[in-house]
Amino acid sequence: MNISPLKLIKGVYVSVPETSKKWRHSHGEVPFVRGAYREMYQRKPWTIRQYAGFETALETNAFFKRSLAEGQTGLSVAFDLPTHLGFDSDHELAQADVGRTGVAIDSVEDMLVLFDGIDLSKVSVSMTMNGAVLPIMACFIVAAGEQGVPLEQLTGTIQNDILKEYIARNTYIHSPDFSLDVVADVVAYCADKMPRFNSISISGYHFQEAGATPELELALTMANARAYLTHFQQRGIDIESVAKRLSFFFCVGMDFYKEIAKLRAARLLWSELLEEFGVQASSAKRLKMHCQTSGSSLTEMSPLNNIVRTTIEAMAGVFGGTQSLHTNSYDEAVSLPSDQASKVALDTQLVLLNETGISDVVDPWGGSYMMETATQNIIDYAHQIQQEIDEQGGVRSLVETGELTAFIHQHALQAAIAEENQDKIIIGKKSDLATSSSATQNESIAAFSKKEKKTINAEKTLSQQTQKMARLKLKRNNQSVQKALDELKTAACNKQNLMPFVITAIRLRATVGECIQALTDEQARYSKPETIKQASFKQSLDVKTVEAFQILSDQIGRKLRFLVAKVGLDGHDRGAKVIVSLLNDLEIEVDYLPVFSTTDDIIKADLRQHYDCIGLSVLSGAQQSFVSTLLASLRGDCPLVLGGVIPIDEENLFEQLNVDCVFTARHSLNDIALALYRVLSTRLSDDLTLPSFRAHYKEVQNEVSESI
Ligand code: MLC
Ligand code: 5AD
Repeated sequence: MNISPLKLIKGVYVSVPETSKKWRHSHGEVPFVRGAYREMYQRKPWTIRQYAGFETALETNAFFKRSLAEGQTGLSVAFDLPTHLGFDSDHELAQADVGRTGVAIDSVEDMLVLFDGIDLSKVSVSMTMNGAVLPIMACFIVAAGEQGVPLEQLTGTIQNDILKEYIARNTYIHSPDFSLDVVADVVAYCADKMPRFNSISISGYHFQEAGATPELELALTMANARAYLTHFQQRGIDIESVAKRLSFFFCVGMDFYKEIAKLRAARLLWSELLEEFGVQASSAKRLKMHCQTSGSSLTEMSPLNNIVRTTIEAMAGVFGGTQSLHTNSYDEAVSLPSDQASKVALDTQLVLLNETGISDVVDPWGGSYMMETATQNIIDYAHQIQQEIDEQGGVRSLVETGELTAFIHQHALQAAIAEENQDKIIIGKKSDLATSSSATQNESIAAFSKKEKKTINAEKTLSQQTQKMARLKLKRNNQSVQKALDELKTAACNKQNLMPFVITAIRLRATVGECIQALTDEQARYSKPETIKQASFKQSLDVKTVEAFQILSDQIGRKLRFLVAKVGLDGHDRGAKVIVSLLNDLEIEVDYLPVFSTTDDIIKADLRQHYDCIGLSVLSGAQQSFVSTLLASLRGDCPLVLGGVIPIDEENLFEQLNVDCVFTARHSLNDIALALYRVLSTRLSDDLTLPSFRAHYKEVQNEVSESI
């Protein structure tokens, strides 16, 4: 796919496009461009719904209660990576990640603690869960039942959007075919038994975080929405009866006008799509959305600037008419939110809502020549992308070939090039490795992050979860659990709706991991194809650095060989893939171990290939555990570099451990290339005896150092 991004918010606008005149007065009416409801926030403010979760259910429950007391109006659960991937906390692949990026939920016992003292008939709960959606929905339903809340009263949303997992977020478990049936099971079950519950949150957020422009985010989200509707229809589900509870989730980034236009365009596209599927009721054609400000727009350097960014993004979300909003914390690029940063993020919404008057007017940008043109352009762009997708076989086949992932990655590369060339300026994002002012700046972020950074007590969480599981298995009736799991397996074989079977198993205290394992006995875990696009960074790289790599490779008489690996359960691979493209540009041979690789995979790969350097990418906070394991078993002479979200105050620790370099988002590609060159030339020079080589590499090193 090769459609270029829109440049639509520049220039002079003198009239409203003809096509948009028809929806000028349509707030609260089909096609809802001007807003989902007639009176919008005057009647009901957007829901303040901060996404949160860490360590055990007990800790997260206390956090939820505090947030509600401080003015939050809805809940949103972040689960840890093992839960997302259907591994119980005591599973060997789970150990490093338990409770780190979300709360660990192994069984309904944890879910009961998570909502202890929170009345589920009053507070709506969003659960970001996709891969392990069946057991997590079941835990929620059973916990609510044991709290005395009937199913029909439950309000909230389950993300249940598996397509975007394959495309961008990576917490899928089974194959697309099997998983789409699971999505449909949940949607059909909710329509039948939980009429107030939103059964899917069709998400674009992760596309923008992975590199897509706002308009591409919307176009892909709508293409996925169409794919779901088609699938539901094929499964015999009546679209009219489920449409009202299909909700959406978008990112709001820094492209202010475009983001507002995107949210307006979304509503028209959805209403149009449902019409195409024959939906009659106008209320079902109303697109309802949650928005989250953009994590990837925030910087590790000068973290307080992030408060400004988040405020601007939140304003775009509100101007665009969101129903529910998460505002990110200013320490996002360093760690999970500290208490102070969470409070500022929550208060940002309260200030907007209570102090500014912004929410007094419905669709305040409506009628602006610029905004109407932008809205129309985005609608046209989404149609164009849909046509391309159709011509190439549709979403499902492009998901399976990895083409959509690669298309987004191409945009990520373009963004990286724009930043490198300073065509896109982000204030205070980059720190130059070598300058003294950046050294001082680094010290100040180190001090900041040491003082404020939230630390996760991962060992304690792991040991508490493991003990809790052992107690559960002693207390429950293991025979009935096994019978329920066997019945679940049979139901999966017979393609029955799996929800009632999982609910029975969970009620009997089967664990999340056991339910997923029962399904995995029928349907193996899936791994998706990896296609990494190449964009040339060469124009943006320092010529001397590129030459230096060339010479190094000439001297050793072969191409340099690198391994880039995503280790653990974290699915964020945007950065790792940009690095693969950078290395390719430096004429280095790269092997890439994709998401979910283990330290064992890395060691085995190195035994086969003897890499000149291994790069690890970790964004989950589990880096210390992976690095220690690797250094204990890896060849001593193989350089190891680390990239991802690595708090600057940990860098000394990694230096002591003998990690050769640590890279984060504050480093430019040129910085990274130069630092890698230094690591390699130092290591390889010991093996090289040619005097000409030694002389040359010293010369280049000096020249490169002088040039910065
Ligand atoms: C609202 N209502 C109104 C109204 N505003 N009625 C009349 N006039 C108005 N102005 C009514 C609604 O119709 C509804 O009633 C009720 O009030 C609640 O309003 P809502 O608009 O449905 O709000 P809410 O309950 O908050 O639901 C918002 C939502 C939902 C539909 C977008 O899906 C949601 O909350 N999503 C959150 C998703 C989320 O938090 N995701 C986090 C992802 S983080 P009725 O009767 O119609 O129900 C992530 C990160 C990662 O993914 O990668 O890990
Ligand atoms: N708690 C709070 N916020 C989180 N995010 C991710 N995990 C958590 C969590 N456990 C936020 C970050 C990230 C986005 C996807 O969600 O802002 O960028």
